[in-house]
Amino acid sequence: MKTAFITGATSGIGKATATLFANNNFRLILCGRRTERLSALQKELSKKTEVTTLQFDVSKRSEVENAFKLLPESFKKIDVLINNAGNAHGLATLQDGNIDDWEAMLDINVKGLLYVSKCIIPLMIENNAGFIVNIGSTAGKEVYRNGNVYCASKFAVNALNKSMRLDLHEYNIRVAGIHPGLVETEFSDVRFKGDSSRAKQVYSGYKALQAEDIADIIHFVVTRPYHVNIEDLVVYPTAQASATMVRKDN
Ligand code: NDP
Ligand code: 8X3
Repeated sequence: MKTAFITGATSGIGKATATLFANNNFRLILCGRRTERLSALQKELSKKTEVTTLQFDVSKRSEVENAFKLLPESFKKIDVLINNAGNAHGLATLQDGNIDDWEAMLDINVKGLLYVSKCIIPLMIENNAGFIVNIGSTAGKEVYRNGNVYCASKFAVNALNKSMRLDLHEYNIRVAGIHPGLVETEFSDVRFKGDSSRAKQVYSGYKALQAEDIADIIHFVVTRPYHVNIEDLVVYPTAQASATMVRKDN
């Protein structure tokens, strides 16, 4: 049975991936900050597979390292790491942007991904095997107005994904970047700081990608035969053709 370590498992893409993986015989290490959600998900998915949880903020290096030390020995052979935790904070021009938002995005989306990877890569090197899936974004492929720092954080994820592929190549470790367009999750609630009507508008008038669509793709990518590495994958809703080109009904 394979073991998957999923960051950002309390919501959206991470939660859908955890659920799909539980149904497909993966053991799970589920991570996030919201303890109640972690416990509820552990309770639900434990009916199907072995589950452990780690509560930490990916942007806090000492929290990541300390949480990792608590990982039960039996869960330390990690086959798949899904670097998914992340969010956008705010949507504004650089001149109007909030510096706290910038720091949050760079700390979580970039440094958080690095802190978690740094804990897990040595174990994968020891095993001469492993699969790291980095959840980037189409925002890491194409900049859009007001997206600036969020886009920069996802361009960085794209660069780190390519770097990992090169650096870990000699250790037989697979690395994949998955870059979704608009996915209907709590993402926009976070971006607009709880303004749910503004968040709803982002996904109204067309069929956005669902978290389950991305989970399905992640599962497909990690279950290919070991000699196959899908390295970079961009996925949009059919109604979206670029960052700003979305065909809406109204
Ligand atoms: P959600 O807001 O639904 O989920 C985000 C997850 O990340 C939550 O589980 C949250 O858990 C976790 N998270 C956020 N900040 C931290 C932190 N500091 N420490 C630990 N965990 C954290 O959004 P999505 O599911 O949409 O987002 C998942 C990933 O997909 C992100 O990297 C996002 O950038 C990317 N993405 C999203 C797209 C979209 O349109 N929705 C499109 C392209 C990429 P908790 O709050 O419990 O810590
Ligand atoms: C999330 C998609 O277009 O809101 O990464 O940046 S977008």
